[in-house]
Amino acid sequence: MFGPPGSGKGTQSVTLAQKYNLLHLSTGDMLRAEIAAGSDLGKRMSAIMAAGELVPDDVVIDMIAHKIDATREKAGFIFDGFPRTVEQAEALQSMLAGREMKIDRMLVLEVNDEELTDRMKKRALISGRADDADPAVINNRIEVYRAKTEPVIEYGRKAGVCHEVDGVGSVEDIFQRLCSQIERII
Ligand code: B4P
Repeated sequence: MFGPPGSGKGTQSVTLAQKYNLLHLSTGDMLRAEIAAGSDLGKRMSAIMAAGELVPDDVVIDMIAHKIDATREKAGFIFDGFPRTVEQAEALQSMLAGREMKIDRMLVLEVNDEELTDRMKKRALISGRADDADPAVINNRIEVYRAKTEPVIEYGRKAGVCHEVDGVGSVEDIFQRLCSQIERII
C-alpha cells in the first residue's frame, strides 16, 4: 500500500489485511511501538520522526525482515509505509526473492496535498502524534514523500506491479476500489 502521508494507507491496510488473511506490516506503527516502549531504538528514532524525516533504511529493512521470518499461517503480507525509498524497495525485492516470494501489487493511493493536510490536522486532534500537530512538519513530510518516496512509483512501474487508485472519497468506496485490484491477482 503506497501513497503520501495521510493518504489512507493505514486506514485501508487494516481492513484489507482482515479480508484477505494478510499480515499487516506498518513500519510507522512498529516505530511508534518502539518509542512507546522506551527502547533504545525508539529513543534514537523519536526526534527523526517528530521532524517528519525518514528513519535510516537499515532500521526499517531489519524490522521487516524479522517480521517476515517470524510469520506463519498467513496468505501473504500487506506492507504499509514501506518501502519509502528506492533503496528500501530494492532491499524488499531481494529479501522476498531469497524466500521465494514476490511483490504482487503496488497500490498507489492518489490524494491532493490540500486533502492530505486537512486529514492530518484532523487526526492531530485525536492521535497525539507529534508529526501531525505542526503544519511545518506536515509540509516537510509531504516534501520528503515527493523527493524520496515518490521515485519508488517508477520502480514499481518498471516491475509492472504499480496500479494507481483514486484515494479521495468515502473510506468504503476507496476500499472497494482497492479490493477490485487485489481480486485481479487472487
Ligand atoms: P506512517 O505511520 O506511515 O504515517 P503516515 O505516512 O502519516 O501514514 P498513515 O498510514 O498513518 O496515515 P493514513 O494515510 O492511513 O509514518 C510515520 C513516520 O514514521 C514517517 O514520517 C517516518 O518518520 C517514519 N517511517 C515509517 N516508515 C518508514 C520507512 N519505511 N522508512 C523510513 N521512515 C519511516 O491516514 C491519515 C488520516 O486520514 C487518518 O486520520 C484517517 O482517518 C484519515 N482518512 C483516511 N482515509 C480517509 C478518507 N477516505 N477520507 C477522509 N479521511 C480519511
